[in-house]
Amino acid sequence: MGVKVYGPPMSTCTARVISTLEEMGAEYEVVPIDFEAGEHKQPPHLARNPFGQVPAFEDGDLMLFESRAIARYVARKYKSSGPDLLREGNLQESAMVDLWLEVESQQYNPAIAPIVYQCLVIPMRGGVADQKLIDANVEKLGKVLDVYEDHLSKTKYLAGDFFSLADLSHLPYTHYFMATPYASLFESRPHVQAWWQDLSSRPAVRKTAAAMPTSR
Ligand code: GS8
Repeated sequence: MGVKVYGPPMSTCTARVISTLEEMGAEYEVVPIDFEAGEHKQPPHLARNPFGQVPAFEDGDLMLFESRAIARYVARKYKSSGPDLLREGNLQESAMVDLWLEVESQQYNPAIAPIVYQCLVIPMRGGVADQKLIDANVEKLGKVLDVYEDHLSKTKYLAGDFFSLADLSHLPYTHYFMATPYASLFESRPHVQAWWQDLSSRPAVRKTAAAMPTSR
């Protein structure tokens, strides 16, 4: 039997899990959670994710939350049917995958997420974006991308010359970021831009992104 992902496919963290399932060619079912109705804060969903967030994941009697942990599980479970996203057969390569997954979660995500939230989510809900917050995070993201630009001038992908979960994990926020007025942060850094072009043209990524509208 296939696995289940609970969450709206357009949500960034849910898309991280879906894109990994797509890369691995896994069979899965998406159980949509009605955010507007606050379904993620109701007891049935709190039993799946005690933080009242999406995604949650079910494989038989195994329940998981935290999108990056779920993505790792998916990469391991389906490793014979898709690309080797974790490189666990090689100590050095797997360490580099871990390192760049940490960079995505600890450096990249904290800078890019508020920009996406302010530029896309708040206006969708009829609110006014906080430009000061955007400016501060654009500066922060620029510094992170300077590190990426230098690094990607030496290797094709983040963990080395092989595509890995570290690259894929950047998909959700980058997809939305490209629809903000700050996409030029990528265009002005040729190696980062080429990396994103490569990543965003993967069939699994395109399929996942097709369910992530950038406007209503
Ligand atoms: C973050 C989950 C999260 O923020 C993960 O799974 O990676 N570190 C966790 N989920 C958001 C949607 S992200 O698109 C969420 O559920 N927000 C609603 C809320 O916090 O109430």
